[in-house]
This record gives sequence, C-alpha cells and structure tokens, in this order.
Amino acid sequence: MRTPYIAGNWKLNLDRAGALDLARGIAAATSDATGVDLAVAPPYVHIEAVAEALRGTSVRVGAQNCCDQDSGAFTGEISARMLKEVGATFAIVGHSERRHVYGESDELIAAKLGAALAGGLDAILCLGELLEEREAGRTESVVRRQLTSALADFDRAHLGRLTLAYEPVWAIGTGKVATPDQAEEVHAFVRGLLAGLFDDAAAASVRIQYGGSVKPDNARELLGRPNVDGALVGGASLKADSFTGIAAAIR
Ligand code: G2H
Repeated sequence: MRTPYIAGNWKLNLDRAGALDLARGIAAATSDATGVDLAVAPPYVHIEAVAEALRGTSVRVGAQNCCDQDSGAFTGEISARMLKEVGATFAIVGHSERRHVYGESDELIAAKLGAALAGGLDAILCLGELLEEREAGRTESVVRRQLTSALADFDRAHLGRLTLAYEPVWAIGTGKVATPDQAEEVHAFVRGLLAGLFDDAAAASVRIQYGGSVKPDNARELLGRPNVDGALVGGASLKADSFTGIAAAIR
C-alpha cells in the first residue's frame, strides 16, 4: 500500500514571517494526522527557519529545485548537499516552471535528479505536457520522454527515495483541473512505464502525485483514483487551512 503524500510547493511566495506562520499553522492542524505523508517546499532562504519551526513534527521540508553540480564555479546555484545541511530532506526536480520558464532540458533535469540523490535528498520528479501537446495527442509520448530521460542512469536501489508528480502544464495555476479520469489515465500510463523500466513490484511501490490547481474541494475525487497517490499543491498550499483541507480529503 502506498501512503498518500501531499506536498506544498510554495514557489516564489511568502516573506520569512509568513513562511513561519504557515509552517506553524500546518503543524498545528496536522499534529494528529495519520496515514498521510506531508511536506512543504519553501523558497531556499526560508528552508532553515521552516525546518526549525517544524522540528519534531511529521511535516518534511524540502527545496523547489537544486543544482546539478555539487560545488564549484556555478554562480547563483545551491547544491543538494547545502540544502541537506540546512534541513531539506527532498528536492522537487523538473517542475514545469523550471522546464518552460527557465528552459531546463531533460538532460539537465536528469543530472539534477542524480545530484539530489547523490547529495542525500529524496526527489519529487515532475512530468507533464503542455496544452498544445495534449491537443496534438502527444501526452503519452511527452511523459514517456520526460520519465525515461530522467531515469536513464537511475539506480533502482534509490526507488524508495523517488516520488513522481504528474502536472499537466495547462492545469497549473490556471484553475483548470484535469478530470480525475484524465489524471488516472496518465498516472496508470506512468506506472506502466515504471514497470517496463524496472518491474511490477517497483512500479507498484513508487508514489505518483497529481499537481495542477488541486484544492480541498477537488482533492477527494482526484485522490480517490487508484493510481493517484497524493498531490503536489501550489496556490492552495499557501494557506494552512486549504493545505490541511487537501490532506484531510484522503482520510
Ligand atoms: C503546479 C502546482 C504545484 P498549482 O505547479 O506544483 O501549482 O496548485 O498552483 O497549480
């Protein structure tokens, strides 16, 4: 059985006081939560303070990105090892805003995934098609390319540290949610790809989150689908009540 996993991606939001307020609000509202894994990914500069605020709770803290390199002349970058040192336990890799706003390639994302794992972080690897790709019937080929390139050199011993997130780009921050059937169809396809790359047991073990305008009022139906194992939440993770409302939808 895969434990549902709800992660909040705070993106480029919140000052330090707001980040701490939100972290404390989430901790207070989820202190008795069972049967669900919870995590938040604040902006880099708030990770240490948020990790400190969440110490002793079950809410994990991670980063929204990480460098593909461990150290050296890479101005402006932050390595997995540095993130781990300040309290991060995971990194989101390949988010669509990294792919499409900052031009990250499949190759760079594969390198980032390797660097995150080598640096001691777990990873949430994001996959998802653009609207024009969906309309051209290319959803499966895009997701296949993204997954197979990211996992080309993946050591299966690390599978327990990998979560996938299917985030159709047309549903991100737009208020347009994939229907539960659309989400389930792609999640089942991705699980089939994992079975081909590894085996059925490996495929059954990896959690696949859905992301894209998830809110408390649509979470129950999405998360009720057999291959939807949680959510990567953006906008609705910025308020403790809506984030914890999504977590409550699976209980
Ligand atoms: C997708 C998601 C979080 P939102 O980017 O990763 O954001 O829930 O705002 O669509």
